[in-house]
Amino acid sequence: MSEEYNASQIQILEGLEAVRKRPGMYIGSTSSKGLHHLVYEIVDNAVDEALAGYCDTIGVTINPDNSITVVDNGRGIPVDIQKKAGKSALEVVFTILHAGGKFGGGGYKVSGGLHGVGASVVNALSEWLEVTVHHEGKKYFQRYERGKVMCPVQEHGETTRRGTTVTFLPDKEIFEETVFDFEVLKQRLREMAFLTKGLKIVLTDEREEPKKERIFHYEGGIKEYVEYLNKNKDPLYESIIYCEGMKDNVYVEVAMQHNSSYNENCYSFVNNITTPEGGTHLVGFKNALTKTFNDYARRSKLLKDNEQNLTGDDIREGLTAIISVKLPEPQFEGQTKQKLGNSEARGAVDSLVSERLMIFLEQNPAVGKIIVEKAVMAQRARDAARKARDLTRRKSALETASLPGKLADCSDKDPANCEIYIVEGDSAGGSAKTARARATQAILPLRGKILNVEKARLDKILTNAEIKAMITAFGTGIHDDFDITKLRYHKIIIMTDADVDGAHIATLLLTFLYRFMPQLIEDGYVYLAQPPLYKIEKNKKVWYAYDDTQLNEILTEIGRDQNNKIQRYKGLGEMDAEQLWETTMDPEKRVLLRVTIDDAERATIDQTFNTLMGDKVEPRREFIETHAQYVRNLDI
Ligand code: TSJ
Repeated sequence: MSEEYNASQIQILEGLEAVRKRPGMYIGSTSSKGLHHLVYEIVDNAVDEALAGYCDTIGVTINPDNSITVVDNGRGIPVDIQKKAGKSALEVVFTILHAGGKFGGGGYKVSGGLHGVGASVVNALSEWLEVTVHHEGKKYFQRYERGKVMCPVQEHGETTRRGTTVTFLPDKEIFEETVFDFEVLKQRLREMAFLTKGLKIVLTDEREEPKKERIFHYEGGIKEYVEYLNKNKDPLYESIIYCEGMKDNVYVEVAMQHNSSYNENCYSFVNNITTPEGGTHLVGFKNALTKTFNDYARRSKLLKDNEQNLTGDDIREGLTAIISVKLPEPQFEGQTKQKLGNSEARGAVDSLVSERLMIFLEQNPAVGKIIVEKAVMAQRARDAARKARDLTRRKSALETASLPGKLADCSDKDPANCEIYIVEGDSAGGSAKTARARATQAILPLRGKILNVEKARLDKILTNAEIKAMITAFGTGIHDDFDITKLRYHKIIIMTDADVDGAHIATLLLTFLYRFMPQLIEDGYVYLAQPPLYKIEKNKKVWYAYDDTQLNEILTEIGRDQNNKIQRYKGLGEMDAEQLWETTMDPEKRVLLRVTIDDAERATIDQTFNTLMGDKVEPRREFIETHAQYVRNLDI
């Protein structure tokens, strides 16, 4: 072996060793999020092959041992010896940092995970990884353990297939969590399939019988994505406005449709990665939309000469849109590197959307009229809302003087010590006021179901008594006026009955917070209280159970006896103040669920909220049953 070879070999090991030493630098974290990132990293490589036009099906399987298999029907990773490295290209892909997808010339690497680091990182962080390539009638195989090559690339007999199969087991020495979540993979793979029209992605979970399988395959791509997002709403017109094209080396694809709601849902992507903070592509889209609709509205006399221009917000009221761009070298900016910086993307999206949207409007004047009329209504509501908002602004300037009458405030003035319980119903509110620790716990009772902010215009929302009470109690203001430093309580605890209505009220509250003060959720200030479901009494002793499993555990422990008295709580109102304190409010004993929103799941959660708010009953029940999916138990 040459000295050079040895030297490069050592470098490789150092490269992958660095990944194992500081995994967070490469995959963000070693939590469940980082674990799932491994899968996306591998799948991204197969999606690249699909984007290059050589593969149309990708399989992702969770195996019984929690290893993952990703298979495609593409050309197969090349196995021939690379001159520069002096070894098989296949081995290079898995053992050299940043080597993934860089060879082959011509085509550029289009997708890539959050950090775009490739297969070698996954290899370094796997207890073992095996790859099989089916290429020109032959099978090739290699195995690695914790990034180290276990055998040279071997020929493994004949095949009639083509493609690449990778199986890996995440390393338990590295990851805090090594169990894959079917739902999480499902969401991301569905999104990938929407973003890559024609590509079929099959997700299988073989850990339990019966096996689970989901197939994602959308010939219409993001057009179908918009349809899916609007599925529980009423669209204002039938068509999905769609365009695609290439400009300045940027591939642009946009799909949109308005619905009758008042919210804007524009999701932007770069190389199949979501950009929650937007960037140049989104700016280009918004410019094009505002300019084109104003031009169109004036030209077609839907907007008179003496009327003001429509704003972007007016035109985007009720709009669901997907803006997807693909470009060779994306530059990400901002604190979280989630905002596209390339200026050519702005121009490309702006010019394509302006041109194609005008053509669409001229050919579909009925649709154009509907959208402009909706925007004009929004313009009027905006004026009314400004007046209402000025009112809340003035109130927050006066601060404590205008605290809501129903609020039983706490005496401690240090927000870090303070909690506010938002309680469903006046009677439970009464018990909570009696039960609370007056120094640090404030109580705000709300009457019945609060206003659904998804279904009301801003002016109505801001004059709603319950909403106004929350805004003034929190002290932060809303939207652009939001100021987290003014938050008066570091725990905002939603306390509702442990039944379907209670879950619905909790969701209405979360929707309000999500739309008006999302930072409260992002920064982890929002919690759900967990009242018990059962009270068990035996020989004057009392136990509380928070779910059926716990009830069974308790009954097993104390013996299933006819003298056991089991009470199922139907609501908070059935508990007296002392019980409420003991089971739900005492910081020493209670269980709180902190509400978190995973950035990457934002689009999905929004859809989930909308599902719940929509009028169809089935999706709503399903949502409530899987309620715990987006809340995680952190504070015990
Ligand atoms: F992540 C990975 F590297 F492990 C991986 C790569 C995993 C999976 C499931 C698939 C793939 C992959 C890579 N599928 N297809 C490819 N294609 C290539 O690597 C390839 C093949 C041929 C040529 C060429 O120019 O002839 C170029 C490339 C990039």
